[in-house]
Amino acid sequence: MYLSPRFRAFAAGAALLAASALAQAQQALPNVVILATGGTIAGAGASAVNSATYAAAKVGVDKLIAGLPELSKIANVRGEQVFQVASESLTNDNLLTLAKRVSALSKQADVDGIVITHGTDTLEETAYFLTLTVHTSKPIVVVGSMRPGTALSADGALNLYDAVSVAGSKDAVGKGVLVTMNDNIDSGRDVSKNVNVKTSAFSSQWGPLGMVVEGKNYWFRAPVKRHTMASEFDIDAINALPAVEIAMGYEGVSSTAIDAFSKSGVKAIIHGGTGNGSVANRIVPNLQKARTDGAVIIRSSRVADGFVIRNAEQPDDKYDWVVAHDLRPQKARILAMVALTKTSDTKELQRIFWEY
Ligand code: DAS
Repeated sequence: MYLSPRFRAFAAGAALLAASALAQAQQALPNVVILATGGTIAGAGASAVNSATYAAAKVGVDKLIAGLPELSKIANVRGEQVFQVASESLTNDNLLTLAKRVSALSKQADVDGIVITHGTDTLEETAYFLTLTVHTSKPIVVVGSMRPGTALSADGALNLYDAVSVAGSKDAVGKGVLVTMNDNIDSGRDVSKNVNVKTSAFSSQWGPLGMVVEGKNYWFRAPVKRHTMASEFDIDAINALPAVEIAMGYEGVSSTAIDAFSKSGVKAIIHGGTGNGSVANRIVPNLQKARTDGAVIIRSSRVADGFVIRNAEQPDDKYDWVVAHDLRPQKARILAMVALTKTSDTKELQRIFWEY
């Protein structure tokens, strides 16, 4: 078909204008980096009905991004594959590596927000560790899924979309490390996995900070505990984490675990006690010996909600023990490891457990 030179010039000009408008629109979008670590959100099952039987940590970050073209409308996204593991297998060294990468990226002017895709089993521990140690006010969002992307009604795609949307949001700045699962925006400090088979697995006893619906954030509260920029701990100054172990309390509990932990030279033992952090009277001497041998004793509780009250179930002042406040054993362990990089003074440690 013949096209006049005038029309061809017009068409070329229009194409240039469109390309420039598109480029400007892309430039206006936030730059979000996705750090992938594995988990179910990167999982794959044999069939669509396998919502619980599947292999975690199989799908690479570039494939996750390519599988969600809607992301390109809300952010300029790029991915890095930091690990490809199920999160129950992550180590302290993995935690340090990940947090240092988050810290480095957060300092880059061309990064507006960071998303970490992560297995759900220990997501709450990683989210808390980042809360305590990464000095940035930029949104950091940790996200996982309870079903693999191959399953019917998979939750990973929307969770990831929400995570990128929140990570690119100006109103998420300064709110600490966040977790977006099942439409909620939770605090990385408060949230835990409370159901091991549902997409509504994650919640906090203090409630979510807000919700994200169709790319819009609805905030209802803000964190009150110290985090990120207000933290006295800095991942850039932490290169190793001390050994801290957890000994659970239960009917018939023996001192075997406590004695073994103490003998191994741990820097702290988290006691996940019954009720309000109760300790069976027969193992108090063993905890006292562990204390004398140099381990800090921190009383948490196996009961999901509530908080441990100092000098209530046990004479903490007399025993020189620390109480974990509302932190469950696994979260108390994260804070204890970070705090012990700075101090082993029990009065200082108790302050830290009140403030973080
Ligand atoms: N094994 C679990 C994990 O990697 C799978 C998941 O739920 O993400 O944490």
